[in-house]
Amino acid sequence: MATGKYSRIDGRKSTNYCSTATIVVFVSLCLVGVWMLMPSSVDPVQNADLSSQDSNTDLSSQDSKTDLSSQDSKTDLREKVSDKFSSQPEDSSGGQAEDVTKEESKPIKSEDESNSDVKESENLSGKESDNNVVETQEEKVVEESSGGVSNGEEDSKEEAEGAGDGEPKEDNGNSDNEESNSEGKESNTSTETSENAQPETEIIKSETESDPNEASDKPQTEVSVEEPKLTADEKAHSEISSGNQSEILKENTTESGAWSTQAAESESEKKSEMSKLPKDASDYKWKVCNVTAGPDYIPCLDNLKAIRKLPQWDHYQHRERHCPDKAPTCLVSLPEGYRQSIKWPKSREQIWYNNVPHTKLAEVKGHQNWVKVTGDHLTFPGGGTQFIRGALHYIDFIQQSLPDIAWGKRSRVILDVGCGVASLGGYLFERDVLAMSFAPKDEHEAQVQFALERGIPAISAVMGTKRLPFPSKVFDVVHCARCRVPWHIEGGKLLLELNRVLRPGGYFVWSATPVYRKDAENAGIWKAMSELTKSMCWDLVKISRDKLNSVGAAIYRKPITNDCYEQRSQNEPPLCNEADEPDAVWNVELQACMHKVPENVAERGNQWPEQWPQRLEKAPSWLSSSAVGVYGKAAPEDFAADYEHWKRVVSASYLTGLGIDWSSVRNVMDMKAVYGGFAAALKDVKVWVMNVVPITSSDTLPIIYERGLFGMYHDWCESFSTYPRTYDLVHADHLFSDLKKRCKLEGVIAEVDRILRPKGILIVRDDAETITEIENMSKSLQWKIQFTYSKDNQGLLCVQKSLWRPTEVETIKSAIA
Ligand SMILES: *C1O[C@H](CO)[C@@H](O)[C@H](O)[C@H]1NC(C)=O
Ligand SMILES: *[C@@H]1O[C@H](CO)[C@@H](O)[C@H](O)[C@H]1NC(C)=O
Ligand SMILES: *[C@@H]1O[C@H](CO)[C@@H](O)[C@H](O)[C@H]1NC(C)=O
Ligand SMILES: *[C@@H]1O[C@H](CO)[C@@H](O)[C@H](O)[C@H]1NC(C)=O
Ligand SMILES: *[C@@H]1O[C@H](CO)[C@@H](O)[C@H](O)[C@H]1NC(C)=O
Ligand SMILES: *[C@@H]1O[C@H](CO)[C@@H](O)[C@H](O)[C@H]1NC(C)=O
Repeated sequence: MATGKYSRIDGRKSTNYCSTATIVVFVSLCLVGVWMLMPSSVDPVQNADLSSQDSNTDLSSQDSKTDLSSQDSKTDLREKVSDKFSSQPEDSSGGQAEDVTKEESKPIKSEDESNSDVKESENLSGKESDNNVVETQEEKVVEESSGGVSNGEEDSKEEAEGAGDGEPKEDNGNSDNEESNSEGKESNTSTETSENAQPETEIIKSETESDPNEASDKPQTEVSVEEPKLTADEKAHSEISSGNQSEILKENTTESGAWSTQAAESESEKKSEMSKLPKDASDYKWKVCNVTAGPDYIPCLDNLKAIRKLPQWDHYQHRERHCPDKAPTCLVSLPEGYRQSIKWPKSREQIWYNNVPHTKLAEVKGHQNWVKVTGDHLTFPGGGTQFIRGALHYIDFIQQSLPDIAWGKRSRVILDVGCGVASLGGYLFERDVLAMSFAPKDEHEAQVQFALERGIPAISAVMGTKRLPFPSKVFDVVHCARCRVPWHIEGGKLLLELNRVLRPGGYFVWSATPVYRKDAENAGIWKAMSELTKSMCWDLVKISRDKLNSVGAAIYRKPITNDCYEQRSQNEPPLCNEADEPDAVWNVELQACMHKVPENVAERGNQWPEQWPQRLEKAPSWLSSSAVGVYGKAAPEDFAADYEHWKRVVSASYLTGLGIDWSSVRNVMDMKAVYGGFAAALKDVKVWVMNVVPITSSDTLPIIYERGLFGMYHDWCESFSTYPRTYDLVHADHLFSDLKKRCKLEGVIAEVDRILRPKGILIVRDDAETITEIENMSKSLQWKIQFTYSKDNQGLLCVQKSLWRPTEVETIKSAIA
């Protein structure tokens, strides 16, 4: 997408750093410079360098853009291969797709199947209005690039061809053998995967027994360091449920085609890197990362080498993801004086200073009632710039202004843009609302890190040049407090991105100075914003003032029909090209256009979901029963079976059988969520679950949102956009076996180690070989093996991370300032 001319606006001394930071355009260069210096937790000199770099690049930010885009397209190439659903099936990628195809949890693919893929997908697209359900993020991106991107068809074709020509060669050459091997193995696995649940229940049974009785039954028990006890009831329960579960998780080999995940890059050169040799614990040599970011290292956001090469920073490109070519395999260091995080809900008010040793934010924001240093703690009085009298009051104020918002009923999943320390999200829990908050990894001292340390969901993300990692039409409300984001510039490009992710009929709550201040600047912005929102057919439903907090909010509503779009005298902002896939987001450029709202009742987004909590339980009405689910049944049944399965697994095993202290679990990640069943089963536990749908998996993320849960897309061969030590429990169901075909497991496990808090838990379910491999690695990492079991080539592993760090050091050059 051509970035066009960007009018840069000087950001004056904007008081709200958070939202301001969301967009560089609005930030004066000198502020950027200052910020760069502020967080100099590590090395001021380096930062200074960077900032001078900043101004250089910025000043010369003309059109060296080419570099950037070529870089982009390179990355894209890796992602783009398949085009199953694309409007113009290309032979080249089609052929490749066959090589690469993968199935959700159980990859079984033959060439025949990819044919059937095509057939199936045609069927689906005909039958089901929203065939997104079955597409993977990668596929969408391909589609996107072949149709929607305004770079023009030529470019994208080139890319596609490039992918077709270049990539598969390596595939074919290097990996044929492996491929067929693994296929054989997998097809076997797949039948067994099905049994997936069974092992796990049995696992509990036998392992728990701590041998005496059942030892003889155990086909191949692994060393189990710690054996959790189960009550007889629980065991019985497990036993009973085991039979059924085997069915539930059975993946239908035939149908896996329908859900094909033709990962483009998957079999590329990475594959050749992988050594197939089994390793035992002593074969792993872990080292600590020597990086400028120190204990706060986020590989894809701290790739300083890549950042230095960026031709422009004017759209916050330097805060976007730039992943190192190879995922680092080193371990992130621990901050000095690190202590186990304070438990929720106390953590909402108070965290250990040493865990997030940044004082700058407290200094800057202290007077705004955000955060204060008190002894060993940082405390959060519960305010924020916009709600100095408390977030709860503000939340109620919104609802009083517009009762239809109905927190926790109609409005369940919201997006909080430029979230500060995410106090809003923290208090919305009390109203049964899940808030996905995001902010850039910025100069303001890691606001997202504070949020996560407090036990409040947040990710590092920026509204820069790329789409946000969420599907379209999923958020019930989008909120932006004290936004100094210049929504109105550049044709409203950024606001149009919010429009993309907002559900038709959903609300945009904008509480910013232009709403209630009348000085010239604010009045000007208000006027521009009014014009823009009007042209976007957003209905201004309410403006109201919160006298107590002395702020005001404007609430807009996205239309539920296309009438207004069609009646506009000018197509401006334009409706998106028909070929633009609204759910294709992975490395996809922002598009300054609007997608039509679905007019067919059977399409996702046409009807508002049921109220929370009913929406959690039921398969969405648009989930067509003619579509085939991940496990081979009709999608709605598949959904129900998945839910039942996870309810059983969670209650019979995870909550009681694995020796996990759930009172210290708050931030949970499902690394490979399908329908969100795992998260749904944890509904009554005081945790929140980030549901990650890998880009090579069937795209079921809209289903997860529809049931009132949230999540995002991600490629686990890269680092996740979160700070180190931010999750208490990470769950990986048949992820690693899949992943290790695309990238080194060491890198993935190093990433898990990075994400996990010390004493955090990793639960893995996978084939026995992978389980052994992970177990070996866990031992080498000095993790405590809490539980391990495998049977019939399926296994379950539960380990606890320790405080151990290696003594050797590895310098990551790309992350050295
Ligand atoms: C898969 O494994 C089962 C036993 O676990 C065996 O009976 C079957 O023949 C195997 N299938 C293939 C295709 O290897
Ligand atoms: C595709 O649809 C046609 C007719 O709608 C049907 O006969 C065929 O069985 C379908 N194919 C699949 C794979 O579902
Ligand atoms: C599954 O469970 C139900 C009741 O819980 C039982 O009626 C049914 O027979 C079971 N099916 C299998 C295959 O075990
Ligand atoms: C897989 O799906 C097809 C078509 O839906 C069905 O005929 C077949 O019985 C299924 N196989 C299994 C093992 O469930
Ligand atoms: C795990 O380690 C053991 C020895 O500790 C070794 O025999 C085995 O091959 C390893 N397995 C894998 C899958 O790496
Ligand atoms: C870390 O990297 C820097 C820069 O390359 C280097 O000067 C320093 O010696 C390294 N530290 C260690 C402990 O290796």
